[in-house]
Amino acid sequence: MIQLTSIRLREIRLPLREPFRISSGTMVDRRIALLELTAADGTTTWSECVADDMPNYTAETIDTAWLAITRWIAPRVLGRSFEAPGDVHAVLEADFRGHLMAKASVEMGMWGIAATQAGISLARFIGGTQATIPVGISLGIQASPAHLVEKVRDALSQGYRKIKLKIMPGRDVEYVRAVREAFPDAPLMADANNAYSLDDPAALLAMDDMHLMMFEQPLAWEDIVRHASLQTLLKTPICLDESITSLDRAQDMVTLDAGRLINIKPGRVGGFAESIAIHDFCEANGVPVWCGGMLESGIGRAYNVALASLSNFQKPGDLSPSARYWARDVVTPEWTMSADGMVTVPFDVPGIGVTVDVDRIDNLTVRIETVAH
Ligand code: OSB
Ligand code: MG
Repeated sequence: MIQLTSIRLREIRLPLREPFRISSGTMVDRRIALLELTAADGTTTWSECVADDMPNYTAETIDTAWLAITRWIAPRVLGRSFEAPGDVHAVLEADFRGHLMAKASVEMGMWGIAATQAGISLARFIGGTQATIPVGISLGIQASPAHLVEKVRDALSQGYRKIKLKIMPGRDVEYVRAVREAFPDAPLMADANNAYSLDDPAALLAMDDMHLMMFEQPLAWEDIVRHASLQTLLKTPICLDESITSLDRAQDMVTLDAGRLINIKPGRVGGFAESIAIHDFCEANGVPVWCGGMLESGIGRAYNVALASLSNFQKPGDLSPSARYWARDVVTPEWTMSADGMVTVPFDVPGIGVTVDVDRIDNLTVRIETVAH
């Protein structure tokens, strides 16, 4: 039985070590909402909301999430007894549309509370089986193909198992070709964040012979049907990211052959229950999944790493070590990657697996609000 008595929200500002540019926007200083959840038995845990400053990945932002959490989510969960954390999702979906990142931040925190109460790691609590997970890096759009080649060289030397190149019209074919020519056998993929249209697939067709592992989300952020048409034109498998917001959308993707892989981000689909449902559905249908990232702090990363320990996370996840993003993370130990590109799941640490550095968070906090039952 889990019952939450309070949620304390904080906004922190965490500067990225370098700006991260994707087709839909550039991130420099992350504005991150962290939640500290307290249960009736005194158990506490932390969770993270992945919404950013601008609505250019999905429609949510940190400010809409703050409103949704304090005004609509907290009243539905505080003081209410849940048999299991898996029951929270249905309550939040019942009469309340959208705001999936906001919902996920609370829902995931409930999984964190439940694992802590059970005295086992979150990964064990959800039935994870993989003790180490291969890591991929996501490289933002660079000033020139030569710059990108150097970034890829550095990432490969660090041991990364998958290199994701962000692309957009005009920063695509020449960039990917330069990298492929420099590294003929590297595990490369490209992520367009919606930048292309079915009317003009020429650049995608030009990259179709470059032995990419997948094209991630080439078309519009809510589209499924056009991706199905596009997939018929391409040998390279399509991987959907933005378009998969629920199990239903994953089923639509498989029904229509609109993609052959899914990047699961728990924040995007409303939390762990829906992530696990998508994972299980994909596993039963022979569709590999991998864990995406949203430039999370070490708190959000803890949830992603736990989730990625499930058996059908079959491709390297966007689970880079803390030092790739931040001068200093908000957790100890910081997240690291082995020389052969693996992150270790903290299977034997109860709860989310890292200790939250509250002093550091206090220093970074610009806004705080507590909602209590
Ligand atoms: O499309 O996967 C994406 C970051 C912000 C918004 C969207 C995306 C990303 C990434 C970052 O690719 C992956 C990471 O966290 O390392
Ligand atoms: Mg993506």
